[in-house]
This record gives sequence, structure tokens and C-alpha cells, in this order.
Amino acid sequence: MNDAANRPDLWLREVHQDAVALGFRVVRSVFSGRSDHQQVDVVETVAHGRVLLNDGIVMLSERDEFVYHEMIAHVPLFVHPAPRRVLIIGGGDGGAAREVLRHRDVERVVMVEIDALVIEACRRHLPKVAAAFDDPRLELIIGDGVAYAAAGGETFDVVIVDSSDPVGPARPLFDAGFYRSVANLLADDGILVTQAESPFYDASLQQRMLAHQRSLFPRLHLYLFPTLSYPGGLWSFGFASRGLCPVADFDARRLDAAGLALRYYNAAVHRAAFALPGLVLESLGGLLDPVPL
Ligand code: SPD
Repeated sequence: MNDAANRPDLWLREVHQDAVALGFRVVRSVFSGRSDHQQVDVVETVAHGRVLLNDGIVMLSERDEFVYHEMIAHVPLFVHPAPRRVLIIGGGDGGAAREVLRHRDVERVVMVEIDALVIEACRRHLPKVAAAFDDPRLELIIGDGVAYAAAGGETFDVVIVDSSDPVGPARPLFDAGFYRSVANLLADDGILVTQAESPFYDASLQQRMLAHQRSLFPRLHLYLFPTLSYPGGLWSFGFASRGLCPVADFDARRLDAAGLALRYYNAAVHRAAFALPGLVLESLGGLLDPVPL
């Protein structure tokens, strides 16, 4: 990416499905590098602060990353009755780990990220996102999440799959074999949360990934949140468990007692995120369990 300091007309344009585009006016390129896996860029934008891109696809913007990372972490951690061991697959920017590690009772977080360059770029150029890498409870493994899960060995209370889109290095993170391996890593009351793309643009992908999860987990849900940074403006996470219900088993008192200063997630947002609009029920209703709302 060229230095755009003197080019006030420079725009970053993410083209989605060759049909729509999301644009950010760019101030300058902050970092640009290529790893064995992908192109990694950080750019300064006029309205969204710094934006991280993998292969030209927006991964996060400083303006709204807290919404995504609060929702991917706190939803499962305030449903599981005593989350101590958490596995994050992907999430190399560090945002999901930052939120997980705000839970004082979490004793151990293992993060398996395939691309060391993403971590390096975020540590240097997005330090508020990559704020928790030095926490002694975090073990960072640079490696393939699919191979890590298949190898087994350790059991986790919560597994978070903070992946990019199912192209390039993240493609196998949407496959049945990967979910089978992850199911084997989960404790009996474990919870799996997975990045599940856009309900507007990716319905058939959601059907496929959730059908794989449906065959492995007695309970399966989808929850929603807004995004300023991904096409469509509405995004989702899958929630799978062997019995815990994301609404009935949600511990709002523990959230209250934790006293976390959060900017998006709260008890009402937690419950409301599981209320699904007609278009989602139409496409995924047959795969998902109902929640008491
Ligand atoms: N379309 C891009 C979806 C990317 C989702 N994951 C972003 C990682 C943030 N930690």
C-alpha cells in the first residue's frame, strides 16, 4: 500500500462478493508486510482510526473493534458458570484475548494464531487492541489451529474461534473436521463461539457451518451485533454447547459484580443479541434452538 500522506483523495475499498463495496477514507499507510500466509496492512483512516487488513479485507477498525471483541468474549464467559481455561483460535490482533483476560477468574488462555506477522503488526501499530499479550496467563502458540485442535491434549471451558473469512488461511476453520476436533477439546459444560459472518450476505455459508456444528452439539444458537467495519452492518457469532443455554444460564449478577467498564456489552444487550429477525429464522431456524426471551 502506498504512503498516502499527501493524497487526501485516497480511499480504501473492500469489495465484497464482487457486488458491493465498503469504503474508508485513508490518511496514510502505517504498516504493510507479506507473510507466508497473507498480506497484512494497517492504515490510518479519517473516521475509523487505524484499520487492520488481511489480504485487503478489513479485520477491525479502532472505532468499533470493542463491539466485536466484547461480544465474542463476554457472552460465553458470563454463561459458563466458572470459566477458567479458554482457547482462542485465530484472534492474532489480540482483541478477543484482551477481553477474555479482563475476567479475573480466568486462569489460562491459549491462543493459536497461524500468522506471527498479524501479531507483530498489531503489537506495534494497534497497541490498544493488542493490550494483553504480556499477561502471564496467556500462552501464545504460532501455529495452525486446525492441527492444534486435532492433536488434542488439553481441555477448555470456552473455545473462541476468532477467524477471518473462509478464504485463505481461515478456510479450514469452517469445516466439519475442525469442529469435531474442537468438540473433543471442550469440557462437558464447555461452550464454543465461532465467527459466523453476515446474515445478509453469507446465509448459505452460515447454513453449512452451523449444520456441521448441529451434528456435534445438543444446543446451537446464533447471536447478532452491529459492525461499522464489515459489509452489511450486521454480524454474527455461533454459540454451541452441550446444554448451557445462552439466555437461561446467563449470569447477569456475575456481570454486575465484575464491574467491567464496557462500551457495548451489558445484560440487556446479551439477551437481545439472541433475538433473531425473520430473515435469520427463515434461513437458519431449522438448525437453531429456541431461547427464552
Ligand atoms: N469480513 C471480515 C471478518 C473478520 C472477522 N474477524 C476479525 C478478527 C477480529 N479480532
